[in-house]
Amino acid sequence: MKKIAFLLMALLGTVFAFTPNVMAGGDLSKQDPIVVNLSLGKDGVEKHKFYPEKLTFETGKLYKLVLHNPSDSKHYFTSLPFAAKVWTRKVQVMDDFGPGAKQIGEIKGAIREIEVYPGGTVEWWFVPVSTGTTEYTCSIKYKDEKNHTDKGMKGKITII
Ligand SMILES: [Cu+2]
Repeated sequence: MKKIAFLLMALLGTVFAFTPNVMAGGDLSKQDPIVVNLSLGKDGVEKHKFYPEKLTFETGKLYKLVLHNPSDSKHYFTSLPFAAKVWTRKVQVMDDFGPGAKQIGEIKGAIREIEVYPGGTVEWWFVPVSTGTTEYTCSIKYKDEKNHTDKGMKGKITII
C-alpha cells in the first residue's frame, strides 16, 4: 500500500513539474479599451482606401476598433482570418463620430464582417486570442465586377 502511495506521489510530482507556469490574467473583458481608429474611405479623391493601411494588435488586450465611414459610398471591413482570432465583447452602433457620440445599438456574439454606411460609425470591442498576419479588405462590388479591394481598399493586420 505504501509503495502504491509513493508511486502515486511520484507520478503527481512529475505532472506538476511539467505543467507550464501560466499566470491567470483575470477578467480580460473588463480592461479599459485601447482605441484604434480606422477610416473606411475618405471624403475626397482616394475613396477606395483604408486609413491607416496597417493595424497591429496584441493578444490579451481589449481593443475598441472605431470604424468610421466619411465617404459617400458604403464599405465593408472584412477579414475572416482576423475574426477567427479574436473574442468579441460587443459591437456598438454609434449616432455620430468622435467625442459626444452616443451608442444607438449593441450587438453581442461572434462577428465575421462589418458594413458601415456613409457617415456611419461602428465600434468593435474585442480581445485578440491568437497571433498571425492577414489582410482586411472591402468586398463591395462595382457593376464591372471589380470590388473596392481591386481598387486598392485593403490593409495588413498583425496580431502579436
Ligand atoms: Cu469599400
